Amino acid sequence: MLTTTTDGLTDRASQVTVLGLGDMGSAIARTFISRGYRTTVWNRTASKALPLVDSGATAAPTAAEAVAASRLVVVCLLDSTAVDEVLGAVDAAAAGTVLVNLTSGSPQQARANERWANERGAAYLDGKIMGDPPYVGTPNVMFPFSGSRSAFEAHGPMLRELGTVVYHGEDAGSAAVEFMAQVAMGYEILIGFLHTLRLVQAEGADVADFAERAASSVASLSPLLTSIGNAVRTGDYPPDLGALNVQAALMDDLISHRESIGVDVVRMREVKDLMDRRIADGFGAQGFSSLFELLAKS
Ligand code: FVH
Repeated sequence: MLTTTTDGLTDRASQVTVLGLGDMGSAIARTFISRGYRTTVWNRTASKALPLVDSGATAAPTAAEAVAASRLVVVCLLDSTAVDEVLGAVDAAAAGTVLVNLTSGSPQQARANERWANERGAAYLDGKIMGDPPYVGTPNVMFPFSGSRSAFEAHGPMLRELGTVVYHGEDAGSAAVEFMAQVAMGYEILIGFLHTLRLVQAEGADVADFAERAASSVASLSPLLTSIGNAVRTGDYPPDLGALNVQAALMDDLISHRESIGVDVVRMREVKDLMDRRIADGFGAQGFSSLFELLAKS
């Protein structure tokens, strides 16, 4: 059903459509409904739409009919395979919509989705979700977006209902790059933290008490991260964390301590080997950031 108004947000039966009502998709739909937006929903397993219909949503029998109901279409499915399957069934119904894909995926998949959308007369925004379903609708969930700037400007206010939104430019893959980098950094830090808890426990200290102290010491790292980013950008490496010549000696102590209490040293050995190589190349006066020059780019 099309209404006559032309403000772009209300010229269709709904203001927003959500495809995919899993844990995250349902949280997104609930947020739009609770903020008063006329919301159409669709899910492969139709029963998942029922609680949202009870809250005021309209359930569409097919994905294509759900897309036709709104100008703004949010897709939140398990993975890119699911996105390809669902969009394959939507096809021409996408014309005239802004397709906002929040499904996890690679930068390449985001760019392919944008081509698919543009070929059918739809604008495309790629977004990623950094946070958990219960926090959708609060500033505690980060949503990097990228893709059509005009679409982001037109629908930014509705997208900002979901959480903290940052636009990363017209390259549709940029939000996925940000997401992959942020999530990868998180895992790299957290696996090191788990290994350190193993060290703390092996020495008979309380891991939870240590974690409390570690939380504040990690917070103090933010100026160092900024400094390292600038050093890598310019190639001008200061002696951050001290000169490598000094740090290498400390690494020997850290490694021998861990070995003495039977704690894994794989990652520490990787760092030590990089330090030794950088020093052997004549850069012992530079700091930790200069190890970047040795990290392989396949
Ligand atoms: N849940 C979380 O905490 C994380 C937070 C960070 C971002 N992720 C990403 O969000 C996407 C959706 O995740 P989800 O938690 O909603 O996932 P599920 O609860 O498993 O729901 C998956 C939905 O996808 C539908 N689906 C799966 N395969 C297909 C398909 N081939 N065709 C159509 N739909 C499909 C599934 O439908 P159904 O099983 O209910 O019929 C759900 O609606 C995801 O990218 C996370 O990485 C969440």
